[in-house]
Amino acid sequence: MNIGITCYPTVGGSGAVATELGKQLARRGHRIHFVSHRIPFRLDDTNGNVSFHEVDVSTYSLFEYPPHDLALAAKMAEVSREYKLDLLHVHYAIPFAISGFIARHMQGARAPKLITTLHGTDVTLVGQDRSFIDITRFGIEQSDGVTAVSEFLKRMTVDEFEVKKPIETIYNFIDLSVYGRSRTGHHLERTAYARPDQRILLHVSNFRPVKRVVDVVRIFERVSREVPSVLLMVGEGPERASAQTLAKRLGLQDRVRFLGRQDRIEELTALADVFLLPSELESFGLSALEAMACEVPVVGSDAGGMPEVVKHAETGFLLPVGDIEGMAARTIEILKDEEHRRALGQAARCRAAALFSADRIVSQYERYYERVLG
Ligand code: GMT
Repeated sequence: MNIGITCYPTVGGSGAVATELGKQLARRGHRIHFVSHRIPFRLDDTNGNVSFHEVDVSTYSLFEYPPHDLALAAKMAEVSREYKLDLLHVHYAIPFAISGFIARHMQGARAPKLITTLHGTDVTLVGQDRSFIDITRFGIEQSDGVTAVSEFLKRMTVDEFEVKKPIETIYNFIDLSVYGRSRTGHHLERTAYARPDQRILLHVSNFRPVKRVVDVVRIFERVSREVPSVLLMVGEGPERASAQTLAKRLGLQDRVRFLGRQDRIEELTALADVFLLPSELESFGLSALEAMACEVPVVGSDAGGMPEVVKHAETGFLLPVGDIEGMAARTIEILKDEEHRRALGQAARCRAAALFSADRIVSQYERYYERVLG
């Protein structure tokens, strides 16, 4: 198939999933055309079946806001015509479903089908902004196919937007040959981050308020009173300063390391003993799945789609949002019992392999594409 993919190129779950999906589909022989204003952050090892088409958003003094969404629609239409695309697959409803809708209508009978994948905040936050509700619903209803990354997100979309359109749940996936303990090609050393007697706690996110990164520091403060440990905070975003200030105020600055954006997430994750994700809401929690694939138990909140990914008491522990004491207690319990920690980690890897492997999920996408194409 000839497939156009559009996503946010910046660091984030939806961009990561879209890019990994494109790479996997290309390996299966499909021709993939990424259309975006910048090359997506994980589009590194391209093969001959992958091309990138940059959207050029012209600035003109009359335009107070450069018309990105129209420039994107025009580029999507151009690429669709030139490469005879069978379908356009957009990741994140706003604005991509709308740009895709316009692109499709610019082409009449030869138009590709439009598939929109909902990732989370496009429904839970952006779509809830009053000014976006109607246009998000419109984008969903006008797509030829709609997928959601969890049952939770599917239910929420149906309830909140009252859409009649059938929505298919296709979970996010993980490449088990890349994420795992002791992979060949992993060079990062545990000793670079912790002393031999210290355990490593890890948090990876975009540090938006929804991630509750301040809770991560508070959980660590309780854990570090009982277990010698360090906390690695990976990522960049608006809440980084508050978390950093709190770590300093609590006298933890030598044990909490803010590493900023990192490329080798799979290597860092494989070094961790416990992964913390106490988010307010997660439609799926891709970083939790990455940890599970690396045999790292997850301690986090039982919000949104998290229980579909992390099996409570089997692959980690999920507690109510904001239950810092409970999350700290569970983390301490895991870290004090290495046998239990390993068992949770192994169960996590097995669950990731059984339900969320790239092989399984990419095949689901292929079958869904075929159904939409009729
Ligand atoms: O909020 C983020 O972490 C970024 C956001 C995105 O769309 O880039 O993530 C959402 O999509 C991810 C991939 O499907 C999911 O794993 C995240 O759970 C989801 N984030 C939220 O629901 C807050």
